[in-house]
Amino acid sequence: MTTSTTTTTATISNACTGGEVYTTQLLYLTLTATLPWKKYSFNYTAPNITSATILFSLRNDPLDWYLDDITITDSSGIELLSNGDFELGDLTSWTYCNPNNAAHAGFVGSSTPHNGYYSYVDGSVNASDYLSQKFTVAPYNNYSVKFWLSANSDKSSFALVSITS
Ligand SMILES: [Ca+2]
Repeated sequence: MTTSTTTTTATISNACTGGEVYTTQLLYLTLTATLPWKKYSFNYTAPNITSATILFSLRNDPLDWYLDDITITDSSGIELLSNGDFELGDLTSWTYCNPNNAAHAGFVGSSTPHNGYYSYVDGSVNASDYLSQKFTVAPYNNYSVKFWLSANSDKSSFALVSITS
């Protein structure tokens, strides 16, 4: 599935997202069934900015989300993220934020990788936590955003993925 996203709206910032001006929502997903590993693909067109941040906001009260193989490439196929497959075994290059001190919050684990040995695992309870990474863009250029997501719980779970700047 490839979805083009061109909507750019102002958003209310919080302690984890900072004072961004633009937010492009890529995905808002609530679960009615468990989610086997699924690839999500989006086209992102940068507004008049030179850096952007991909932001994953995840909550899963009963069990966990799994996230792996996150890539953002420019029109030449150059990868703009680092450690998007979590194969460094930790959150190197990522910024993690848990503003409500939610229990069972995100970490890099080896129980359920999509590829390799590691994935991001997030069972943040009662409130979401935030995983983000900043990357360089050129104004009005197009980027391909891809990631794999799965979940082993079908309720009280949501995933919000956006690009902010
Ligand atoms: Ca991996």
